[in-house]
Amino acid sequence: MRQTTLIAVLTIALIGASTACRKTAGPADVAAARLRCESLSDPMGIDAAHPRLGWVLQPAGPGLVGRGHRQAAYRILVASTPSRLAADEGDLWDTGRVESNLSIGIEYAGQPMTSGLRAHWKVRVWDESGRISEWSEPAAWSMGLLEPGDWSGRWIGMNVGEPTPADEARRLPARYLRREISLAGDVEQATAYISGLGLSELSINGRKAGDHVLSPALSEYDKHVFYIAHDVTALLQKGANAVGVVLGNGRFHAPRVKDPTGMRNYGLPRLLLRLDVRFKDGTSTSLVSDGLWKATDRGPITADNEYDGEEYDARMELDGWDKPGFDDSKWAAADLMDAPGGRMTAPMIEPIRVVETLRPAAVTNPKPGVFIYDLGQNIVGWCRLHVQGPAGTQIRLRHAETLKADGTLYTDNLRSAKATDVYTLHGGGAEIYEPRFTYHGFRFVEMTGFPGTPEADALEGRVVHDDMERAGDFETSNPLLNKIAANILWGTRGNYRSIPTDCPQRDERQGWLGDRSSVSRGEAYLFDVAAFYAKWARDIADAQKGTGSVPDVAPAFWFCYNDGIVWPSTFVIVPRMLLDMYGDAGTIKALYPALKKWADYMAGFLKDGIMPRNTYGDWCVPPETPTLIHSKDPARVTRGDLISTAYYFYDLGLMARAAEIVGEKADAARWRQMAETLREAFNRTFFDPAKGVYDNGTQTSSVLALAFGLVPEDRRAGLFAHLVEKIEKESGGHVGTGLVGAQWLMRVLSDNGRPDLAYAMLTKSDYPGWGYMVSKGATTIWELWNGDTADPAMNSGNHVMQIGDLAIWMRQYLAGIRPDPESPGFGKIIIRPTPVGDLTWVRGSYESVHGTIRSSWKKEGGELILEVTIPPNTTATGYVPAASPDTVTEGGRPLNGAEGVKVLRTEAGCVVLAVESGAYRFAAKI
Ligand code: RAM
Repeated sequence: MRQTTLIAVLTIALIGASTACRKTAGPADVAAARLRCESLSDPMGIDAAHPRLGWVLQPAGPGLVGRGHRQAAYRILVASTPSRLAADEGDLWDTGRVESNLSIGIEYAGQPMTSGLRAHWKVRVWDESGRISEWSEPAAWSMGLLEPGDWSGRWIGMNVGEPTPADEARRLPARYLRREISLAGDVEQATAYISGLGLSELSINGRKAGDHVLSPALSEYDKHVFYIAHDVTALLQKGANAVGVVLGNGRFHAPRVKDPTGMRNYGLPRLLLRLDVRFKDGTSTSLVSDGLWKATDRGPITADNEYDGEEYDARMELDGWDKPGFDDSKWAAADLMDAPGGRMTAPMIEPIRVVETLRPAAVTNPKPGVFIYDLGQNIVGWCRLHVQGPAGTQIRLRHAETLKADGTLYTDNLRSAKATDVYTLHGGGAEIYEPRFTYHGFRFVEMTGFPGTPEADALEGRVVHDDMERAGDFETSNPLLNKIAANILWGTRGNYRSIPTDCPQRDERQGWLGDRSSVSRGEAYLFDVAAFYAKWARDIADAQKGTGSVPDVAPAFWFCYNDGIVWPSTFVIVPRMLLDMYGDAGTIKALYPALKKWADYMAGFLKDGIMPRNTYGDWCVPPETPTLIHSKDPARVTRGDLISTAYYFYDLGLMARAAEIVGEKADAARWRQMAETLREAFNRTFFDPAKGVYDNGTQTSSVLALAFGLVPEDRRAGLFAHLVEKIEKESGGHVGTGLVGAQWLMRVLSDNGRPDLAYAMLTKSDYPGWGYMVSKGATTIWELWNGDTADPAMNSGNHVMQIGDLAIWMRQYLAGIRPDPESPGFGKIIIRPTPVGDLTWVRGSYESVHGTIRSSWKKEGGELILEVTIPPNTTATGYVPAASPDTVTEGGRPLNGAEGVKVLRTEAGCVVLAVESGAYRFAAKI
């Protein structure tokens, strides 16, 4: 026993010695991993001519990140086949050794990328001592169809079923389209390119292609139409083959006929498809959608609507319809349809998938024949039903977020959305059903019509959203805070529908811009949203009018062009978030002309130096009565022009930085000048020098002035003191902002020295606040602070907007993981944890584009212990809460002389360190 310990100690000592004097021979301690192309993992069918490549550096073997590792050089190989890549033959691109520490955003510059080309690639790196790593695991991407002429097929569908003016909803039966193809040879490789609008599923020889659901991504179909590339090699066979496509309505054939905001409708569902087959003998063939396809709308999906649900009659199943030899003589010839008008485009985002399956937590039987399933969690997706019974039995599944007092479903807040799936049994054995062309936001499901008494496992909850990688963990010693963090996570994932939506359950589900202002930055700590938000930024650009006007909702399925500042500001905010969090300047560069057009257009509205355009004010502040949605109390409401002027000021700062990035120096100077004029007008108009507050002094008015740096320096402390008093006295320590103030609130409190107040606010369980929601059983974040009592006309139980900057605050302040603006994308990192309140520990991690960052702290034995991991090829500035360097140790040894660490200064109760890559354990006396 003692001997083993001794050996262990010796080994550790030896390892210590070997890291202290750097190895210069042998393989590198680091290697490239997590290869990404356009921020995606092995994407199929992209259309970037020069895809951007990136990787992270990881320890080459098991174990911790070593100290001070950097990438001195890299070599990328791109090959046309896996075997060429395996033989180190970069026939498409071989960069040779490139002296560079760059590991993200490296533009492919090899042989020209052509339609359908498949590229296989790998990377190796040289470290700071000139040692070379092993090759990374291989990765791949494939190109989509790049030329408009590649789409030689026709749009097809069925030209029947337009609603009558009396109809409220569009509930077409799904279209089934099929075509057979005989293949003379053995298939080497086959790719299907498909755009089935609004939603579609492709199957070949009875098997579904891929695992995407709710596909393709949403767009304004007259601007861009997204298509998906599937590798279908394994589905095809020599001889007879059948290709089948089911078409649903989605948002193309819009869910509502009449709608207060004028819901955009694009027409009847339609399909464009091309299937490319290459044979082993080198020859090839293709199949395209055209008038030779057959079609029917008399299949089992008898109606589908995203808001209302799907109806499926299993007795109408078309056995073998997507297999060869099916008798389609009674089917019609497919109708040729008009092209939707938009450019055929690769979506360049991860697909939506079923990502998790939940078992019910409880089943109740509040009335005869009515069974209520409780999933224990408000989710987004649908149910999988397991049933056996007589043919024609009809089971109805209604979905809701909450229950009434009598235990039955509460659906008032869904407004007109029926959220009901109806399944009619085929009979004759076990049946499994799950819908495809609808989705619901729900925790509770009411099942009626079940033959007999259903078991708990008759239903499962299927969680459905954009399948993005999780971006890290966060946990603390406070269970309420953890629950709030979990609610944020569930709420966020429930509002990904190839666009960020406001809500998933009622008759809305739109991409409201204002909801994602700072919230989008917080999401980056939850999921890898790099590609997702780049896509949405392009969606917003698509929605921009020729005048420069940007709507409040994008894609503009709802027609909300109000020319307020705040919601459209997200158009400028998101590209900057992508730069800061992912080091991706591509969106700023691509969209700069559009951003500029909007900022200039809005400048035309300035009046007396003030931006008067405001539509929603500080949306959803805590109101004065329990049932109210919007406060009418002048003391709670922040002036619209104050908010707008503050936001425009902030936007102009972002525009100036964007202009610098694209090299438009004159623009940058102009934006900065405008911002200064605005600051002056803002203070002249809204600041009350006697009281030292802005206008009526709401929480939001103070928060914005502090967050954006609008308040004169000598008035800052006074204004902050006012904000604190407002929160502590008037609001009893509670949040008093709506969507707008909440985007900045927690950070303003912390940055001005009161993280304790932010923490106290967050951990309150009484009204209003996030903790209050938890105390009322919320498993997501509500739209309204009074979501348990408010009028159901606008009261979603699953909204992200009131998350505000909470997700940011948890990671950047409590755990303390922040990007350093000096090197966007966490090339440089700031580690600045905030031990606060009664927290005894916080554990945080973040999967940055440069690798895994960790920052965890705990209070133990009179010490604060801070464990930090800085990934290879990055550096950090670390803030260790301590009075002086002498009171801090690293790895049990004095800080001075610790490898990879340099003491810079002591500042605001912290010892500030320059930290190289590596895993560290700092301990400071408390
Ligand atoms: C509601 C939405 C959204 C908000 C707009 C102004 O309908 O749910 O969250 O941004 O209004």
